[in-house]
Formats: sequence, structure tokens, C-alpha cells
Amino acid sequence: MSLTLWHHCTLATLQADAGQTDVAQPYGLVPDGALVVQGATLKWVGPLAELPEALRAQCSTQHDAGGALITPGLVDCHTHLVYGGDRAAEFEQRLQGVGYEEIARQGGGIASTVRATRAASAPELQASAARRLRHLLAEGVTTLEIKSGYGLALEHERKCLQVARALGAEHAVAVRTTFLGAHALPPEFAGQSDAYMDAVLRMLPVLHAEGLVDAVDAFCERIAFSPAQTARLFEAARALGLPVKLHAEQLSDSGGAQLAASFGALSCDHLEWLSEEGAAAMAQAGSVAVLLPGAFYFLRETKLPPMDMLRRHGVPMAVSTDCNPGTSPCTSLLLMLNMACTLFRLTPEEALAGVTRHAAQALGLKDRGVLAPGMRADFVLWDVSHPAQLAYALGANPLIQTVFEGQVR
Ligand code: DI6
Ligand code: FE
Repeated sequence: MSLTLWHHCTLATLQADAGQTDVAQPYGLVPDGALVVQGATLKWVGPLAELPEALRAQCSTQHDAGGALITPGLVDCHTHLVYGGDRAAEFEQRLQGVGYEEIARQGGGIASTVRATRAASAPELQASAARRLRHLLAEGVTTLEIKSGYGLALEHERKCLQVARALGAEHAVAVRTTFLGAHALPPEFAGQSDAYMDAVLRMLPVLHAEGLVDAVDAFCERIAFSPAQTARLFEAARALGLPVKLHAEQLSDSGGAQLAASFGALSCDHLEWLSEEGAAAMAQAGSVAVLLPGAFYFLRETKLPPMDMLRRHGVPMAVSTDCNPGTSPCTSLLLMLNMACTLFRLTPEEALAGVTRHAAQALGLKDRGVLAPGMRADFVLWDVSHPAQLAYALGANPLIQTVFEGQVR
């Protein structure tokens, strides 16, 4: 198979042990670097001066990157991209002082998006989600997770997951689907959350058998599902061999992180109210902390996730858009890089690892998120001279080109 060389670039490999010396370079920076691509895979990564002559001779195509910075393709590991309608009216209400939980209790919030999602056809849902997806792609996203959770009945959860799969088939992006049937209580089950969990447990194997589920998630919160109910769902996921993740400790500490960790969760997400025990359990289980500064900002929260505690326990941190109509109507992962730094005090290096290496880990994907031989050839050329500039600028999009599975997108 023919090889392609990319040269005249600085690499941010995001590998902790990259560089020419034994000393780890920040961002895994490789000045004057080169990439050799074979098909959809990276074959060689390093300083151009160290590229073996024999390998270079096999490169039938060469791309001069014009001095660009090259990072791994970005991974958005937590989105609710597929939904009907919007919640701008609720935004106005909240600006007048009505709380998010109060709106949810009044039948607005997630429930209003459920009504709009059920009313929408699959092509309508796909068209609206594709508009959002195009924004993410324009900023270099090459893998994203899409959750269901606004259908809350078998046919509608299926419709949303099928739309998610179709988005992946029709765009040059890898889509991982997550079944979030336990997102909220649908109106027909009002006051019967255990009975609704029974229904969720009936949906899961059906959707899984249809090849629509890569992972299972729940919203463990006082306005959603209890730890005991969440545990029933996780048992069912485990029986099917499906990995789990959890919306945990977003609005209160319900011990969701410990529960998720006890099931070996890929990630626990939000975590503003995470306890020390929760952080320790996550570290033990190898669960990633997915931080969602868009939701924190949009709800004007004041309780920060405990970044220092996460660092102390060695919990890897990812950063994601949480793209959803209610708490983070955000389609810019670059803006999340900035907010992760300004609001959550991540370093730009932590933030960039959060949308590459650690985001891939949060999806259980070992073949992406860093530039290294054997990894997928998903990478982005940026018109910046240093990776910190990706987190620094607000509203800029310095993307030059995205390469997905070895092909310019
Ligand atoms: N937490 C969130 O922030 C979103 N879902 C969740 O479990 C909000 C979803 C919405 O308000 O529509
Ligand atoms: Fe979410």
C-alpha cells in the first residue's frame, strides 16, 4: 500500500513520552515533525530528521503542511446531538430567574424536548442534527459520541439512535452511540420511576440486538434516577457486555460516581458535586472525569468541579460540549477548550488532552486521541504556532484542514 508523508509541521502528539529526549515535552510537541500515513493508519510519527530514508522513499505522496501545527483529530465524548425543537423560550424564563430544576418540575426542560423529539420524523431529526454536526466538524472533530435520551420510548429511542448511526455513515466522522433511555421520566410514567426503569430495561436488549448501542448512560440525580435505579440499569448493561458511563453529581452529590466506578464506568460526567470518595473510586476504576464547562456556564453554576481533587487522585480529565438544547446548546469544542481553562482552571495542555487523548479514553477507544504509530490517521492542521493558542482565542477557528482515516476531509 502506498504511503503518504506530511511534513513541514509542528506536531502536538499529546503523548506524554514524545519528543527526542527522555524528558517529556509539553503537549508531546515535536518541532519540524513528520507523519507517514498508510491507508487509514499512522505508520510513523516523529522529527523529520529522524525519518528513515527507506521509509521516505516509499512515500509516493507528500504534503507540505506549510508550517501548520498538527494535533490528533478532536474527540467530542459527550453530546446529545439528536433532538427536536429548541429551548430558547426556556432560556428567556431562566434569565428572568426561574431555576432549571423548577422548570423541569413544571413539565418543561427535558420533557419539552421529548415532546418535540417524538413529534419529529427521522429525516427532520437528522437534518437538524447534521446542522449542528457541521459546526463540530468545521472545528476538527473526527470522533463524537451521540446519546439518545429525548425519545424515552422504544420507537423514539430507536429513531434517535438510528439517526445517530446515519449521521456517522453520511459524514466523515466516527460516531459512538450511547443509550440514555434513563435520562428523564416521560409523562406517561409520571410518578412511576421504577416502572419506567422496567421499561428502559426492556428497551436496552432490543436496541442492543439491533446494533444501535455502544454504551449505556443514565442521569443519576434527584430530578432523574436514584443510585438504586441506576444500578439496575448497569447490571443489565453488564449482562450484555456493554460499557457504562454516568451523568453524576451535576446538581447534587448522590454517590453516582462511586456507583459508576463499581461497574468499571468508562467515565463519570459533570461532577461539580463530586466527593473525595467518588474521586478515589474513579481513580481505582480508571474512569475518566468528563468536564462540561458549557453546561456550567449556561446554567450559571457557581460550584466548580473539584479539579485539584481529580488531579490529586490521578483521574484523567476530558472536556466535551455536552451539546444539548437545555443546558449547553454548544457546537464549539474550541470554545470548550477556552472555558475549561478560564472557568475550570485547567491548563491549556490539560484541556487539549481533554478533547483528544482523555476523550478517546472516555469512549473506551484505544486507537485514537494521540499521534503515534498504529493509531488512526485522524488529525488536524491548524494555523497556529503553539497549541495553547487553540485554547486562548475566543470565537476564532484556525482550522486549515482535517484528515479523517488518512483522507483529507
Ligand atoms: N444533564 C444535562 O446537563 C443534560 N442532560 C443531563 O442529564 C440536560 C438535558 C436538557 O436539559 O435537555
Ligand atoms: Fe449530558
